[in-house]
Amino acid sequence: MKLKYTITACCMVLSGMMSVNAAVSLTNGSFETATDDTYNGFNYNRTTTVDGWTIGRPGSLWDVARINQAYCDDASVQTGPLNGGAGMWISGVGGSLSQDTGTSFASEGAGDYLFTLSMGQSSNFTGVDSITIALVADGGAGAVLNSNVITTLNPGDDLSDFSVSYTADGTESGNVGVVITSGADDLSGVYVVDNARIGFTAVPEPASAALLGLGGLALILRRRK
Ligand SMILES: [Ca+2]
Repeated sequence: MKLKYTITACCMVLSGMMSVNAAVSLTNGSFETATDDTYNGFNYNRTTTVDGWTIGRPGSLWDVARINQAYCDDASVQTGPLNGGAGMWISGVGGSLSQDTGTSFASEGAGDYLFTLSMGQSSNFTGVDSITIALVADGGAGAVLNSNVITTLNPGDDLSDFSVSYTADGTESGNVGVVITSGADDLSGVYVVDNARIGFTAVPEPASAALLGLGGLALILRRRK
C-alpha cells in the first residue's frame, strides 16, 4: 500500500515535468488562399502574395507565380493535377517560397521532421535544372538543417511527392522553417508545386520513458493483489 502511494506520487511529479509538444503545421500548404485570387489570360498571377508564405523573387516577377489547373492543362504544360484549385510555379535563379511555422524546435523537443511537397515541371528549355526543398532554422532564415536537391523532374510529368527529413535534438535555433528554392539556370525552367505539409514524430523524453516504466510497474503490482 505504501509503495502504491509512492508510485502515484512519482507519476504526478513526472507528469508535471513533462512538456507538451506543440503541433507543427504549415499554413495554406495547398496555396488555396491569396491576396489576389484572379489569374491573367494565361492562368497565372505573378504579383499576388499567398497566405502564410514568403515569396522570394530575386530576379523578376517571373520567379514565383500562383497558377490554376487550367495553366497545368495547357498543351505546352501538361502537368498536375493540382491539389484543389491553385498551386505555385517557381522559376529563375533562386525564386523561392518559404514559411515560418511559428513553432519552435525547443517546444517540439527531440524528434523527426518530415517536409513533403507535390512537384512537377512545366518547362525546361536550357541546361540541367533543379529544385531544392529544405528544413531550416530560425523560421527559414537561419541554418539549413537538411535539404533535398531534386533533379529528376521532367516537363509534362504529373505532380509527385518529394520529401526532406531532419532529426532534431530540440536545441536548434528559433522556429521550424521550410524553404523551396528554384535551381533553374534561367526563367526557362519552371517548377509546379502544391500540397506542402510537415510532420513531426517525437522521440520519447527520458521522463516519459520513466513514467511509462512506472505505469507498467503499477499495473504489475495491481495484478499481483
Ligand atoms: Ca493547391
